[in-house]
Amino acid sequence: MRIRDIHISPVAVPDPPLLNAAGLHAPYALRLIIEIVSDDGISGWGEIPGSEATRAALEQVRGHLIGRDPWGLNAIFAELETLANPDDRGATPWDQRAWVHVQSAIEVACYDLMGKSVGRPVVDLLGGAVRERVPFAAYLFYKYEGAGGEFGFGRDEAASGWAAARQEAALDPAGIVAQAQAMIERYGFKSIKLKGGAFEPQVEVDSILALREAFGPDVPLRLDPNAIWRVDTAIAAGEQLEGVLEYYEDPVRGQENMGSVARALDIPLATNMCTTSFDDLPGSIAHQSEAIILSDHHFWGGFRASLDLARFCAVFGRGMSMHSNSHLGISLAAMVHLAAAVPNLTYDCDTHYPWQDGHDLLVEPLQIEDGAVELPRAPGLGIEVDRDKLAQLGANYLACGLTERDDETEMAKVQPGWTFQATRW
Ligand code: GKR
Ligand code: MG
Repeated sequence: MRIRDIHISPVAVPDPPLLNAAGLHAPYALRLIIEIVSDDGISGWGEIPGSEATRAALEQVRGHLIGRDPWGLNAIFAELETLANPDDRGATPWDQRAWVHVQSAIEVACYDLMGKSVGRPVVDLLGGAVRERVPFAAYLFYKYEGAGGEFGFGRDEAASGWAAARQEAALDPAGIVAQAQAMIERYGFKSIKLKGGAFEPQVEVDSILALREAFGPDVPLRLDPNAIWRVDTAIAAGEQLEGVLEYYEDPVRGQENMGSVARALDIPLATNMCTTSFDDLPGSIAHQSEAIILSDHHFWGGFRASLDLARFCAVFGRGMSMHSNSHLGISLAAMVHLAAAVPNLTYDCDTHYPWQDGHDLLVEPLQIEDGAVELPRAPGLGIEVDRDKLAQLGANYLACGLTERDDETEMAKVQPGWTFQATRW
């Protein structure tokens, strides 16, 4: 089997105005869809966060993939690595390196292709499933109802998401509890993550305490301020959350600071910001910066790299969980296959999928039921892409004019003069 063609499609999916440490989500979340077509006419699909920089990197490697055997990923990556410039993940909550995204897009599409060509699901190519259902957590956000300009939400009922924690109501923890109740009622989630870093730390601590009060000790809770707190702030907040949080995700920036917070508190720390690549692993050991690493096949360079990370976590006593960004069903399917294959991924995974509220490019979108997604068992990723929906999301991309995620600019539209600060409180 040889790779005959590669199609790279930027798409834009409606996204509510969610708040985070870097600002506000734009009315559309950007994704890149990659289709790798074999010489016998099979299509393999991959999906990664959208960005013109990543798209340019993918275009750059495209010519090197045509004519290659999709089963020969080691040789392909060895060659491409010499082309790719190592780059920095940046200070934002999301990772901005191009090469890991390119690797992930190619690998997921090739695994879909390989699985389809031999009639086996991707999970089997990863060594087989250790679970048939993958549990996910409710992912709560403070939200700006009605923001977003011309394409804004709050006007569009279908896309307005959940009993919204409005900006005003967000200061009242009851708004966050209502959002959690709405999500749990619809999807049956068994654990809850709150995206913090948007308001004064005490506001967010109070929201977590209100969630504990509302849901009791059997529903695990997580708080993620995306590294925007100082060490003293994180410790003061954490002291109120000992015995309450399942884990405390990236309260501070950098492995050294994370190590200081970890030593001061009796709460496991987790990260998708300070230990995000294999180069960071020696620092993770030296600083004992976290107890749990949030894997992400988009950021760690695909499935096999994520399995390597799982082995590291098992050997060095780290727990492993799974991070997400706004995404569509190809990414969700890939996350589910990976999560089903990792024995030591014992936490409910993150997903933004409910916030997309049904906007997807699959013929049959995957369902979250009773807090979990059933592992697709059809060959490859076990999904079918609807080309009309893909075209519609591609048209959104052209119409919306966004080319990179830029939460700071979006926030400045509703709070003029607002700027991102790497450490705010
Ligand atoms: O969607 O705003 C967001 C999140 O802040 C996302 O970008 C983060 O990467 O969910 C992520 C996290 O756990 O840090
Ligand atoms: Mg995080």
